Amino acid sequence: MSEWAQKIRGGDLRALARAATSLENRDPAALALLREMVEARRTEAAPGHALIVGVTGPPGAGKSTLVDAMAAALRRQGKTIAIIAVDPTSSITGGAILGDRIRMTQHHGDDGVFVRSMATRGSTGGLARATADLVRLMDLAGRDYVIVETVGVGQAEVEIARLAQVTVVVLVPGMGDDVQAIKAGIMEIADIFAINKSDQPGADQVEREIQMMQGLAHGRHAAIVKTVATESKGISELLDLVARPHGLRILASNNPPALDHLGIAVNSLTEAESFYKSLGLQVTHHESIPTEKVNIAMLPAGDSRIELLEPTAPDSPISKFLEKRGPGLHHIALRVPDLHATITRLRESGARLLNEPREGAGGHLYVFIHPASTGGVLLELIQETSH
Ligand SMILES: Nc1nc2c(ncn2[C@@H]2O[C@H](COP(=O)(O)OP(=O)(O)OP(=O)(O)O)[C@@H](O)[C@H]2O)c(=O)[nH]1
Ligand SMILES: [Mg+2]
Repeated sequence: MSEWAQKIRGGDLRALARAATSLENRDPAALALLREMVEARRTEAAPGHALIVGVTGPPGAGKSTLVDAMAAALRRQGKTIAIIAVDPTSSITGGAILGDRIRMTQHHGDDGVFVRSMATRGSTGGLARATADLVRLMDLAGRDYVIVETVGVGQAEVEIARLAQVTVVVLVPGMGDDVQAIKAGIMEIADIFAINKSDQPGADQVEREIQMMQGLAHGRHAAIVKTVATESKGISELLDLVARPHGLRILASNNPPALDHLGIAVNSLTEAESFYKSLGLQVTHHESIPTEKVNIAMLPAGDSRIELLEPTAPDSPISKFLEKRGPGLHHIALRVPDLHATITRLRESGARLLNEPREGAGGHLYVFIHPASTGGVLLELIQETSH
């Protein structure tokens, strides 16, 4: 690997800054560097990839202040961040404005926060491409979060939002008809609405308008959170929403919980499978889960599934279950429309959660509830997603 790439991966901020500038200028050396780093990662067991967060909304909504507050909170969690501020309008307003657009003064001198602003490159397509490369560079440099701020809500933002795994649309009280005016672009790209400047009157009104718009629209609903960026209010709630499994979209939240699967502990997958197959069921997939020391087989049955669980080691939770209770029903799993809200309610009612929500195979989020709280059976709750 080239020295340049090594320096960047080693956290050298000056090398990273030089690469960012060269990439913006479409310097062939920088494009080659990017290719080299992409290639290097392909041949490695790569560590975590960055979570790419888009933050967009009308001028002056408080996006930069919000991003700043998010970065500060993430720093306290020990995360590293790259902030890319993109201004598709700056060819008109002039580059000087761009400097004002980001005021990340509190992170000055902190290597954990890398800030870069980008002006338009003549065309929206060019800007989107350069932004995409910059995002990739930050990811390859090992940043935990890459936050892309874009001003306005137009075609350029929609394109840039596609880069992001999670898009936050920032609105403010008193927008009135403006919410209506920009709703078309927003509805598709928002995963989360942040109603910023909620210290000012009219935040509830904006929330109602968003809910009304969402009520009219089909498909998934974005989450809504109220923030006061200048006072760091609502930031941890916003970050919780941002950190939900990305790529998985939260569905409209009026569906009642549905039975996802029944988990059955068995001594032998092969034997149990052959019984269920004789009933006409089919195994759609096998999986080995090393952390749980278990092999599973999934058999769809109508809208739901049977999950057969076989232990792979004596200290597997399934081995312990078999010893204590013998083969049989181990757990039931329900899909819920809003896992976080459900968990909050359960905690308030004193239910015993066995783990913090975590990501399972396939990226779905789940939590287990102790049988003592459910009337006798271990219960798994799974975040419902649209795909
Ligand atoms: N009252 C109040 N003011 C805020 C809040 N958040 C930001 N502001 C102020 O709103 C103004 C604009 O904030 P910015 O963060 O620059 O907004 P922006 O959306 O990044 O602006 P552009 O990048 O120019 O589109 C600043 O004066 C902020 O101090 C908030 O929650 N409440
Ligand atoms: Mg800004």
